[in-house]
Amino acid sequence: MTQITTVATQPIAGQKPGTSGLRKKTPVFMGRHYLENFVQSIFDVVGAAGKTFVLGGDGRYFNDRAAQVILRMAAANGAARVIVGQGAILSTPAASHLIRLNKTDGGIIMSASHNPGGPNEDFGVKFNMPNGGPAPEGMTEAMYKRTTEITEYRMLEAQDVDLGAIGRHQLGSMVVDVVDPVSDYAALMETLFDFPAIRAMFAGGFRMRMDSMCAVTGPYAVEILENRLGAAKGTCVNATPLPDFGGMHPDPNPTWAKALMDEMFGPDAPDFGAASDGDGDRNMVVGRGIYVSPSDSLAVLAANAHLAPGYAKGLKGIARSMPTSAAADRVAEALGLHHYETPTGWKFFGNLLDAGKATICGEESFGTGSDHVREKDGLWAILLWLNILAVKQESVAKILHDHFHRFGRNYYSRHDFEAIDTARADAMFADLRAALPGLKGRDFDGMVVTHADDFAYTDPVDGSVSTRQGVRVLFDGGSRAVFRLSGTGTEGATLRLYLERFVTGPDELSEEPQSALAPVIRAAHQIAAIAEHTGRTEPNVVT
Ligand code: VG1
Ligand code: CO
Repeated sequence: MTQITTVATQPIAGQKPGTSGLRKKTPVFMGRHYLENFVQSIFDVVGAAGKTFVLGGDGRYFNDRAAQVILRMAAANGAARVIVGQGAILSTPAASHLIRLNKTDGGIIMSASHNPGGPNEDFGVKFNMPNGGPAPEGMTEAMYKRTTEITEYRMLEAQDVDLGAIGRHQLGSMVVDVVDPVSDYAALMETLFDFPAIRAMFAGGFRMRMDSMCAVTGPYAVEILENRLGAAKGTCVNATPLPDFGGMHPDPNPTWAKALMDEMFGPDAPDFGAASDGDGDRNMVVGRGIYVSPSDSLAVLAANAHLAPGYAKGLKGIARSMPTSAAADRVAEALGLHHYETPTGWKFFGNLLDAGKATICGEESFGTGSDHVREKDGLWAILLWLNILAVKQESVAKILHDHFHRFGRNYYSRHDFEAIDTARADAMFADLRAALPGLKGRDFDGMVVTHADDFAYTDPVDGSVSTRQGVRVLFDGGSRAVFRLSGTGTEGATLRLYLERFVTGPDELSEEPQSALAPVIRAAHQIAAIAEHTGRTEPNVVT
């Protein structure tokens, strides 16, 4: 027996979605009415009656319970059908693909991405549109507004659906199709990349380490890299998704993927290393003894994408988020392509991809992707690298070295100051914004400011305007410092300081990035008075 009930509720403060969906501490999400209020607000805004949605998540703690709640609410709100990854598992890019492949009305992804998972860590929910991409700002604002007004939600009283069993299930009058989370995604990858060439490279002794950080890409990586491409068994490590990610912080960067870094810089390093994040949309790539910064990775992928069958006809354009280095712009200019600079967050790439203005997009935060889905895609980037390596038959180090000689080098680093007191962070930004008009022409120990503003973006497709997207300070000679507050953190505020310096001289190309950037770092600290405002002189994560 199933029965729809209407549950009285009241708004719960603070359900404001950030850079990508709503993220909170797990106990908050598990609190009375919290998840339900947000999910009902989504359905109230997008409408559920007669619609088909995709549902899945990164497998973190509460993923399985939340999936059952969302299914019952979808049924109670009149949805016709929900396609769910087996075990309620779907990587973010795989969910994006399923939304598009099945021409659905969108999807709900349960993830807090790179934030740690567990009973006292983070949980998250985001809605993706029928194009497969994150809901744009107008939609997330409408959902937020709804959470401030909500008085009731609808819930079907029913037994759990067996999400372990692939096949068709019934929930009230709604159909639930449980699908293999990997197969459609893997098939898409086979259409884009030269699998035979990569297989031949592995057969020839090429060695790789893939670290899934106990998060969602494990099953995808094992199936694609080991089963389909013939990488040696054991290439993929931490390949079983765990509710607490095995205690790991599934953020693929040199700090959190330290074991991978140590191996790649160690005595018996494999040829290629990669890691991905909680929900599988981020990637880090490392060569033997050489780290590839995400901004450089984007530029190298864009410059060489034509070597993969899916991009053999060339690119339509290249887009990067504002804080990402200009390395990709140099490639676009050399190839005669349009390039775009968007605010942080993948949702801003959606219109450019839909309109055919860009083919490849990237963010400095270890996110790269293309028009094959509408999310960034960790394994996609790793496979494109493998495809390029297989065709060029060169090492990662050689490819990077040649790239810098051809295009110049944008030294780049991001410094994160986490868990700052929110009021102090806000005060720092208020002062910084107030100082902007007077910065031009000022000299900070030899670093002369040529331009300073608060980044605003007008979408070239729909004309929507997004303001206050980060403070940028440009210096003479092409250096830059960008200041932003994170929109994905769940504890206090996080200051992100993005640093860049451009060089072309052959003798300047192989410095250590932190020392190459030292003058920019000093100037940035002076300009924003970081220590005075936050009490911090050093960042706690450097990427
Ligand atoms: C961070 C990154 C941003 C990325 C976002 C979501 O946002 O800086 O580039 O799009 O995370 O990525 P913020 O607001 O904390 O700087 V994912 O993989 O966490 O969904
Ligand atoms: Co992610």
